[in-house]
Amino acid sequence: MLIDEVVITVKAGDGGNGCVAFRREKYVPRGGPSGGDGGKGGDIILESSSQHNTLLQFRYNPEYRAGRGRHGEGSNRTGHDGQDLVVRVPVGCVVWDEQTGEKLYDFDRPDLRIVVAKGGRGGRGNARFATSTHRAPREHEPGEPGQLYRLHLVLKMLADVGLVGLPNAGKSSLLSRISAARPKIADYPFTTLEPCLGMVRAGEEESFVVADIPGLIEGAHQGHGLGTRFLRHIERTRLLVHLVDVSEHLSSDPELDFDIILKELAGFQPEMAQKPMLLVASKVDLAGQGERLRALEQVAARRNLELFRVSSITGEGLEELKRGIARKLGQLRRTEAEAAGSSAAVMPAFQ
Ligand SMILES: Nc1nc2c(ncn2[C@@H]2O[C@H](COP(=O)(O)OP(=O)(O)OP(=O)(O)O)[C@@H](O)[C@H]2O)c(=O)[nH]1
Ligand SMILES: [Mg+2]
Repeated sequence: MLIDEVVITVKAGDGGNGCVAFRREKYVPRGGPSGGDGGKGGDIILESSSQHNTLLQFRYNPEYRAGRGRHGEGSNRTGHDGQDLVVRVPVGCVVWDEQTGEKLYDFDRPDLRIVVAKGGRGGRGNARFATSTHRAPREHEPGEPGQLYRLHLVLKMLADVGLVGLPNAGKSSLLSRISAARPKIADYPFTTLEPCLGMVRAGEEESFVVADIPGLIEGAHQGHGLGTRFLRHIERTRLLVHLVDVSEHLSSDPELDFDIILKELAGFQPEMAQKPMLLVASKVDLAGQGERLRALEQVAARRNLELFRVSSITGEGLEELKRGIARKLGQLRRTEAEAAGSSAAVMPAFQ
C-alpha cells in the first residue's frame, strides 16, 4: 500500500476589533456609546470528498487561511463575519496535530466535516460596556486571533487502476513512464514479484493511483505461474488497463492473449472480468508491419473497448493514455456519485 503524506498549515480568521464610538446627531446632545462589535473570524473546515483521491494538491498549496472578521463600526454596526474556508480531503485521510501528535480525525466516509481551526471571536464595542453609572465607556476589546495549526495528513492509498496482462507485456515499463514509481523491469517473464503502486498526474487537478501486479498466464487461477493471488490488490480498483504486446516477433494471436487474461480474471472472481476496462496495444514501436496491432484493433471494435497505442520506449501515446484513464475514471466516479445520490434520496421514503 502506498502512503501519501503532507503537512499543511491552517489559520482561521482573526476576529474583528470592537469599536469605540459615540452617537453624534443634531438635536441629540450627549448621545451614548455606539461602537459595534467586531465580526467573528472564519473557520477552517475539512470535508471528505469521494472526488479526490490523493494529497497531491496539498504539496503545491500547503497553506490555508480563512477570512478575518471585519471591525465593528459606529452606530452600533457589527462587523461582518469572516468567510469560512472549506478544504476538501480524500476519503481515507487521517488528520493529526503535528505539534502534539494527537490524532484529530479519521475521514472514513465521504461528506464528513470537521472544524480544524476556529475563527477568533469578535471584540466587543464600547456600547457593550455602558452601565447606569458608566455612561461614556471607552473600553473595547480587540478581536481574538483565529486558531493556527499545523496538520499532518496521511492517506493510505488504494489503487484506482489495475494493470493486467501476460508476463512481459510491458506493465512495469508503462508504470515507470507515467509515474514516479520504479518497479523492476526486465526482458523475461515474472519480473514483477510484488505489486507496486504509482501515482499518476494527468493535467492540473487530476491524478490517480495505478497498481502494477505480476503477469498472469493460462491456468493462473489454478496456481500456475505466480497465480492470481495478486489480483486481490486490484480487487477494489475502478478500472482495469489491459496490456497486449503487439510486437511483430510474437507468434500468438492477440485475441487469444486477451482472452487468456479475461478467463483468469473470471476464474479469480467473476466480477473482476466485468470491471470497466481499457485496452492498450503495448510496444507499438516493435509493431513492424502492424499485423498484431490490426488484429487487436479488431478485438477492441468487436468488444466495444477503447484502444490506446503506446510505447514505453519512445513515449508514443502515453499522454493520450493518461488522459483517457483520467476521463474514464471521472465518468465512473460521476456514475457512482449519482447512484449514491439517488439511493440517498430514495431512503427517507422507506423509513
Ligand atoms: N521496445 C519496447 N520494449 C518494451 C516496451 N515496454 C516494455 N518493453 C520491454 O519489455 C520487457 C518487459 O517489460 P516489463 O515492463 O518488465 O513487463 P511486465 O509486463 O511488467 O512483465 P512481468 O512483470 O514479468 O509481468 C522489458 O525488456 C522492457 O524493456 C516498449 O514499449 N517498447
Ligand atoms: Mg512487471
